[in-house]
Amino acid sequence: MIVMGILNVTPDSFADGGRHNDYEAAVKRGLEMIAEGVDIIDVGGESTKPGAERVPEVEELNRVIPIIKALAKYGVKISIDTMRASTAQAAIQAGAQIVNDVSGGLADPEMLKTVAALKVPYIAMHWRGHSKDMNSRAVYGDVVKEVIAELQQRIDSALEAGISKNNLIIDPGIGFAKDAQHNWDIIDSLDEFTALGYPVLIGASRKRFLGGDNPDDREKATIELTKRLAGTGIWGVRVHTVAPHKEVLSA
Ligand code: PMM
Repeated sequence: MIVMGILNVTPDSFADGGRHNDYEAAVKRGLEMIAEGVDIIDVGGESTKPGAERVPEVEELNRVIPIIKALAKYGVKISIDTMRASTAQAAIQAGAQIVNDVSGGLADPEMLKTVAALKVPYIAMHWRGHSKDMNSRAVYGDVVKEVIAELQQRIDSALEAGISKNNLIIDPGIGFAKDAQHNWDIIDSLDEFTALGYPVLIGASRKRFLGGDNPDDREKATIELTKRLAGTGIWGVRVHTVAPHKEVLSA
């Protein structure tokens, strides 16, 4: 199972917000993750925490491009966490190799064809709308069935736009328009997600449903969860700390 290390370059991201929002600190954290054996560094410049407002494109680019350029020199695999086709394209040109789109192509009508033309791997996450009001969309009859059906639509759109089957990775979007029980129901049914035939990524790190008031307190629960996920056949975890997850996975 691969470990994707989170490098949020935002002043307001909920779990590490404000700590890596300058260039030096972000590059230093990236180098630490490389030393810890990270498989992919996920660089993002726009917070998606519940309630977050959009960040203008120019600000997003200013945050992520210099860091991608600096870290790409070390040969590490980098994904760009963005909902914008233009940012995805600039990031790939700067040295990123994967596009991670929490909206699964819904936020920007240019995204899927842009990724298809770039011929790079694409992570399509389940999403029901922007963070500003996503909690109000956490309404399901059968969460697993509905998330799978909505993800299947994203898969179909991606394939239709010309993204190759081999370049698609799916993610149920833990915490995105989902309450705590929805998240656990999905985690308990991951075999239904892997049965879709694509690598599955899970981003649960330090999210609210893990309990505790402070995101750092959720670290222990995140590591326990990685231990549990290791037996499910998923492809990877997106996490804030790298070494503890690598350790759990090699045990
Ligand atoms: N979660 C966040 C941001 N990007 N990308 C994917 N593929 N999956 C996720 O679950 C996901 C993501 C929000 O968490 P953060 O603010 O800690 O980065």
